[in-house]
Amino acid sequence: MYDDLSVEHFMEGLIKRNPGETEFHQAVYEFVADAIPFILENPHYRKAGIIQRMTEPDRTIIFRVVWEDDAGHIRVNRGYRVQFNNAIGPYKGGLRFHPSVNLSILKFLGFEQTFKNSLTSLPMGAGKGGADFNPKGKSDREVMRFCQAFMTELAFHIGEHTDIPAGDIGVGAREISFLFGQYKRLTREFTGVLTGKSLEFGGSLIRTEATGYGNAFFMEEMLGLQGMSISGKTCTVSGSGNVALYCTEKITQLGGKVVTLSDSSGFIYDSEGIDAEKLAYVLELKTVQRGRISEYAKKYDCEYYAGKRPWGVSCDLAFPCATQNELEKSDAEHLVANGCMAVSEGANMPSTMEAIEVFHKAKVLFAPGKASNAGGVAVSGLEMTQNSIRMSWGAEELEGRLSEIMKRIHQKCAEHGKGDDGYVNYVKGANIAGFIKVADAMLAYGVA
Ligand code: NDP
Ligand code: 2IT
Repeated sequence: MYDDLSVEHFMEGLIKRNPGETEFHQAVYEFVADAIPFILENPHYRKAGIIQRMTEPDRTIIFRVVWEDDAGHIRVNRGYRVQFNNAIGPYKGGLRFHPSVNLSILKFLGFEQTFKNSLTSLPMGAGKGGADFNPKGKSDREVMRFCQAFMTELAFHIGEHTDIPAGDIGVGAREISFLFGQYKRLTREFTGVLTGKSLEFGGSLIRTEATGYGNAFFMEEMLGLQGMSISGKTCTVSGSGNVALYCTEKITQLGGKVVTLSDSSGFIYDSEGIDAEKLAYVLELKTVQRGRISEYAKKYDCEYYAGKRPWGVSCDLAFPCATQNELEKSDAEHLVANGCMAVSEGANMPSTMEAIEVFHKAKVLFAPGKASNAGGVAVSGLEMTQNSIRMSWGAEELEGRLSEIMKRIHQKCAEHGKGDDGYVNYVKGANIAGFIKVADAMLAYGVA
C-alpha cells in the first residue's frame, strides 16, 4: 500500500476518498509537499502509515440545527464539529458561523489546526466546527436562539477534557457567551469548555487581541532575523474583524503604518495611516454597530474600492487577515512588483498555492497562518490553564508569554526551514516542526 509514497500518488488517493473537498485537498497538498520528502528520509513514519492516519479526521459530527427567527419562521441550518486529532491533547479549535461553511472548509481548518497547535508547544489536539449560519443582519435574539440550538447538540460532543471550541469567523464574544450559557444550563457545570470567554466568567486577558498581536510579533521576528523591523514600514492589512484589527493595533504600536483594511464588500486606503483613534472607531463600527468598512472612508475622507482587495496598494509588508484564498497569484505578483518584502498570514490559508510560489521565487519572507496566527490558540491554551488552576494572570504577563511563544514558533520554523542560501522557507519549517511532535505521539500509541 505504501510502496509508492510520492506526493502525486498520495494526493490522487486523497482526492478520490474526499471528492469535491477542494479546500481540504489544498491544505493537505501544501502539507504533504514538505512532509512526504521528510517521511521518505525517516522511514519509521512511513512504515507506521502516519501520513495516511493524519489526513483522516478521528471523527466528523454533522447535525441539524433548528431555530425560530424574529418573524416566527422556522429556520434549519447544518452544524458540524470535526474532531481531527487528539494525539497531543484534547481537540481544540474554533467555531465558524458563515454561509460558506461546509465539510471541506472545516476539514481544511481542522487539519491545519493539528500542526498549529503542535507548534504552540502547548498540549492541544485539533478540531474545528461551525455552521452555515449567517449572523449578518440577524438580531441579537436570533443569534442567541441559534447559538442555544447549536449548543444543545454540540454539548454531547465536547467537554473540558475532550474538546474545547473557541471563536473564528462570525463567532466572537457575543456568540461565545450565548454558547457557554447554554452549555452551563444543559450540564449544570461551570467548566472551561470554551475559550474566548468574557472576563466575568473565566475568560483570559489578551485572548481577544492574541491572534492579531501574535501575527505582528511573528512578522517582527522574521524581519529581526534579517536585521530589519516593522518600525517605519508601510503595511497593508485585509479584513476588519478580530484578527485584522488587533494586528493593526500591534503594528502601529511597533511603529508601522497600516494603510488598508477591508471586508467582503471592498477595501479602504488611508495613506495617512490608521492610528489609534481611527482604529477605536473601526472597532466600535464592527463590533457594536456591525457596519461596513465603507463607512470609514466617508468618516475620514479617504478612498474606498468596492469589490476589490488591497493587494494592489504599494507596501513593504502585507498581512492577509480575512479568509482563505483571498490572495491569489496575480495579487502576489502585484505585491512583489511593488516592493513588498514580507507577508505574514493572520487568516487561515489566505494565500493560494500559486501565490506562495510567487513569494518563494522572489525570496519574499512568507509566514503561513499555521505558524503566524498560532497566537490565538496559544492564549486559548493559557485560558484553559488559568481555568484549571482557578486563577487569572495579568495582561502584561500574558502578553509576555504570547510574545515568547511566537518567538519559539519562529525559531522552530527557522530551524527546519532554513535553506543553504540563508532564506527561510517558513512553510516547510512549520510543516516539519508541527509534524514531528504529533507523529511521535501517534507512533508511541502503536497502531490506533
Ligand atoms: P471575524 O469574523 O472577526 O472577521 C472576518 C473578517 O474577514 C471580516 O472583515 C469579514 O468581512 C472578512 N471576510 C470573511 N469572509 C470573507 C470573504 N469570503 N471574502 C472577503 N472577506 C471576508 O473573523 P476573525 O478575524 O476571527 O478571522 C479572520 C481569519 O483569521 C479567518 O481565516 C480565521 O480562520 C483566522 N483566525 C482567527 C483566529 C481567532 O482567534 N479569531 C485565530 C486564528 C486564525 P465581512 O464582515 O464582510 O464578512
Ligand atoms: O484558527 C484558529 O486557530 C482559531 N480560530 C482559534 C482557535 C482557538 O481554539 O482559540
